[in-house]
Amino acid sequence: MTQIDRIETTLVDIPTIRGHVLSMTTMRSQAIVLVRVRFSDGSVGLGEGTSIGGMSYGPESPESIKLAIDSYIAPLLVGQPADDVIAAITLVEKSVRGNPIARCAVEIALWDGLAKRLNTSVAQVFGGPVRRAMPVAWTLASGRSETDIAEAEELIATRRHNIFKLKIGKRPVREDLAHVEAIARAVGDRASIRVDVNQAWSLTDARRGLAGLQAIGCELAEQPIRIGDLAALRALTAGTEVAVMADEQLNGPADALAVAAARAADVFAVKIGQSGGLKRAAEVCAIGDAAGIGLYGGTMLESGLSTAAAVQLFSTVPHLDWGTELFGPLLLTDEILAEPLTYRDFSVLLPEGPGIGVTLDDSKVDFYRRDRARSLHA
Ligand code: MUC
Ligand code: MG
Repeated sequence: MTQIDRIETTLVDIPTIRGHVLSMTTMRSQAIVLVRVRFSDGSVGLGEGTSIGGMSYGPESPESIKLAIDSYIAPLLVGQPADDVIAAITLVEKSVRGNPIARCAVEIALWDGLAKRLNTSVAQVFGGPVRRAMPVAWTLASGRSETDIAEAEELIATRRHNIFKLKIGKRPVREDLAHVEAIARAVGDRASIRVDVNQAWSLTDARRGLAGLQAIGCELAEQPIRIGDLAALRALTAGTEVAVMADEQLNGPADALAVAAARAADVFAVKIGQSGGLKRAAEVCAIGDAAGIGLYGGTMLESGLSTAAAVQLFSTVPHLDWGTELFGPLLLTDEILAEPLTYRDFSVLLPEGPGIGVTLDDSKVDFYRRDRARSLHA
């Protein structure tokens, strides 16, 4: 019986193409935790976990993801049957609370390994794709309206994106609304506009903000207020025509059920990392779907590796009415995949090939790995 032999993690830092300005941080590079699971038959599964802006987005950081895997998850899984992925997930969940991104990074590698050994794709293991291309939003977050407009114009002209998510919440509501309006006016009917506040608004800010966004024609507002206050999120959802999306609020199926039961959101941003893996993300989708909540494939700004895993999963989700934002690799200055994912006609394509459908360019990984950069600068 094939077993899990070893689990290796590598921290890789890749610069972003520009400063990515969010309400709580400005990203200038992305830290990626790469996972390689080595199996006793010689097969290898690949996975990845990322957070955003250290610990400013949520409780996990790249360093904590690596530590959770090296010190807690790997010792549990070494020696376990390679093909029993659900059993592995259950075993890990019993002993590792929280840390959904770390758990997901390993789980991706387990699915990748299983699907490769079966010579099929992860999408097929999840029941097969219902779509092979899905819409991809782009985040405009340079911090300047004129720069964002120029960026949007180019992306529309090259048919790469026509859904734009604007990061707001750092500036006063009035200034943010002027920023959104300027971009919405510039793109007109050629693109749709959404915003992500990343929890920055108070309830009063959110009431004013959503009213202003509705007047501008913005279609969706993501995580307008801090997590935990479902009553407030519910009131906002009921009180505006702008669709309210839960993001940070959703850390797996139990949260999805709580939000759905409270009718506290119109849309779920489903992130494989935040959900605690592909299996749990599929369950979040099922709960949302059953409750009549719209679904959107979210990103933790992962490289092409985890993005491919997310594409595999979202290709199998029957209703994905709000599309995806699986643009992570496009925000980075370099590609660590041997063959990049294909983005065209405002969509990302499901990669062909076994497993998650992608392989690494090992020389790139070596170039960007943090321990190498450290030794070069020592
Ligand atoms: C978030 O909060 O959704 C996703 C896209 C982006 O630009 O930032 C992330 C995080
Ligand atoms: Mg968000």
